Amino acid sequence: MDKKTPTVVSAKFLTSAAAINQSPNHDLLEIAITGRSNVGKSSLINALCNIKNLAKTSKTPGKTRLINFFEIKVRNPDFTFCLVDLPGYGYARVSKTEQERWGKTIESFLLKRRNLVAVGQLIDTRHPPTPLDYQMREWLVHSSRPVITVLTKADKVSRLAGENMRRTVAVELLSPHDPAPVLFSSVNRQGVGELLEIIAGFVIPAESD
Ligand SMILES: Nc1nc2c(ncn2[C@@H]2O[C@H](COP(=O)(O)OP(=O)(O)OP(=O)(O)O)[C@@H](O)[C@H]2O)c(=O)[nH]1
Ligand SMILES: [Mg+2]
Repeated sequence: MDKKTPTVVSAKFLTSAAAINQSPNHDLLEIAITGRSNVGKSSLINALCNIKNLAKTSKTPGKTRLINFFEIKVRNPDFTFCLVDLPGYGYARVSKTEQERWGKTIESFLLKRRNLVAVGQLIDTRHPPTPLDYQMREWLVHSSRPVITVLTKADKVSRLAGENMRRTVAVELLSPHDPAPVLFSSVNRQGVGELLEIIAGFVIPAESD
């Protein structure tokens, strides 16, 4: 009860990039957010920062088409990091050519970006992981990036269904060193503190190296 929970004290949009070579040249450690289109990536960034329109959200999938960088300052514990909003995968109404181009952009960012310390993979709590989620996970494992699994839209299911999905996903997707999946809701901010604590675990030890 006495333990102070981490809180975002300021957040700002830094820049957008259409390719990895347009990414900012800074020393901030980065956590990227990936997941299928419409899963709630941009909403998660807004909920985490408690700012309504920091990242643009939409009812229509395919809203985020660039890599967007946000600088985020946290208190308790105190640290600053960069959150990276990636375009969603698996959006059927985007042309094959464009999907392939996004895929390549995401792939090269995840593989080559030196500031990147972990990747949050978002999965909808209401549905089992899709083939594309499995494919992305395999790819993340292959790239040796630690993965933070976040189950989004947890407000849309019962507590029991949420816990069941948390267990299923842990068994199906997690590697031995990955943190336990976080049940998250952008509507009621469930999971915000838990996610910030996990992020602190990736950013702080590396920062003090
Ligand atoms: N009920 C509920 N709705 C959510 C939650 N998170 C996101 N949504 C809704 O889901 C839709 C998509 O959210 P976005 O945050 O734009 O999704 P995205 O993953 O960034 O989508 P792309 O940018 O297209 O890849 C919006 O209508 C949001 O209001 C949540 O936790 N609970
Ligand atoms: Mg988005």
